[in-house]
Amino acid sequence: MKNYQQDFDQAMEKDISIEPKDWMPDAYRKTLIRQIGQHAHSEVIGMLPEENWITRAPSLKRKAVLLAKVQDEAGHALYLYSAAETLGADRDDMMDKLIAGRMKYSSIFNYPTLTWADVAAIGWLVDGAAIVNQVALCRTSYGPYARAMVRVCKEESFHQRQGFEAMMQLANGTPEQKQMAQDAVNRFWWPAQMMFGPSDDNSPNSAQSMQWKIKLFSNDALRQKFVDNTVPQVHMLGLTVPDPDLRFNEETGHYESGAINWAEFNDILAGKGPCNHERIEARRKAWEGGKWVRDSAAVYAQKQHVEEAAKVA
Ligand code: BYC
Repeated sequence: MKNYQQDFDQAMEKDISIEPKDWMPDAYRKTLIRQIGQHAHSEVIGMLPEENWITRAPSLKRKAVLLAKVQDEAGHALYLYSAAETLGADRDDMMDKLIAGRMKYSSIFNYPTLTWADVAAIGWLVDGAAIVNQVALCRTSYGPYARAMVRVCKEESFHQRQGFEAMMQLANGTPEQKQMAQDAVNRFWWPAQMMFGPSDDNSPNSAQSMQWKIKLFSNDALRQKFVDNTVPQVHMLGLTVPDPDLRFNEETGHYESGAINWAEFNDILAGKGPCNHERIEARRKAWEGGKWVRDSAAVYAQKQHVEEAAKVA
C-alpha cells in the first residue's frame, strides 16, 4: 500500500519539487494558498501607490517606464493567482477575502507616495527587498510557485535598476531634488525592512514553512541580506540611512541595524496604516466595476465551448 506521507517526506529530503497532482498534506496546501494568495494580492495592491504618479511622471521616458512596471506587477499577480489555483484555490474567493480583510497583502503598500522620489524609492528599495525574498523563493518546494518566481525575479531586477537610476538622477540633481530623494529614503527605509515580516522569534509560520522548504531562509536572515546589500547603495547615492544606531560590524562583515518599530508594523497589519482603507476601497471599486467584463467573458467562453462541442458532434 502506497504511503503518501512518506513519498512527500522523501521528496522534501531530496529537494524534489511538489507538483499540483502530487499528494501533499492539507496544511502544506493551506499554507501555500495563504502565502501565494497574499503575494498575488500584494502585486495587485502594489500597483496603486505607483499608479498615483503615472499621469505626473516628470518625463515621457519616466512615464513609459512606470507604465511598463505597473503592467508587469499585474502580470506577476496573474502568475501567482494561477499558481494558487493549481492548489484548488478559487480566484473570486481570494479576491472576496482580500476585500473583506480576511486575506493580507504586503504592509509596504499602505504608505502613500507623496513625491516623485517615493516612486523611485519604491522601485529601488521595495522591489529591491522583494528580489531578496523572491530569489530565495525560486527554489521553494512547490513547483508552480518556484517557476512563477523565476520570471518575476527577472522583471523585478529591471524594476530595481530603474528605481535606483531614477534615484541617482535626483540625488545628483538640485539641492531640492537631493532633499526629496533623502526624504523618500527616510520614509521608505524602515517600511522596506518590515516587508520581511516579524522577527524570527515572533514569526508563527516560519518553523513549519522552513521544514516544508516553502521558505528557505528566515525573515531576519533575508532582512539582514537586504540591509547589507542596500546600505552601500545609499552611501553611493550620497544619501544617509535614517538609522542612528546603524553600524558595520568588522568581525561579522554585516551591518547591525537599530530597532524596528514593530508597533507600527502591527498597526498596519491590523488595518490601521495611513492608506489601508484607501487601498482596499480602490480594490473593491475595481472588482465591482469589472464584474460585467468577467461575466461577459464567461458567457463568451461558454458560447465558444458549446459551438466547439457541436462541431465535434
Ligand atoms: N505585510 O509567520 P510570519 C512586490 C503576516 S510585492 C503583511 O513570518 P510567513 C511589489 C504573515 O502573513 C512582494 N503581512 O509569516 C509589487 C502572517 O499572517 P497570517 C510581496 C505580513 O508567511 C508592486 C503574520 O504576519 N512579497 O514585490 O511565514 C510594486 C506572521 O508572519 C508581512 C511577498 O508577498 C508583511 N510585510 O512570512 C512593487 C513574498 N509579514 O498569514 C513591488 C511572499 C508577515 O498568518 N511572502 N506578515 O495571517 C513571504 O515570503 C512570506 O509570506 C513573508 C511572511 C516573509 C511575507
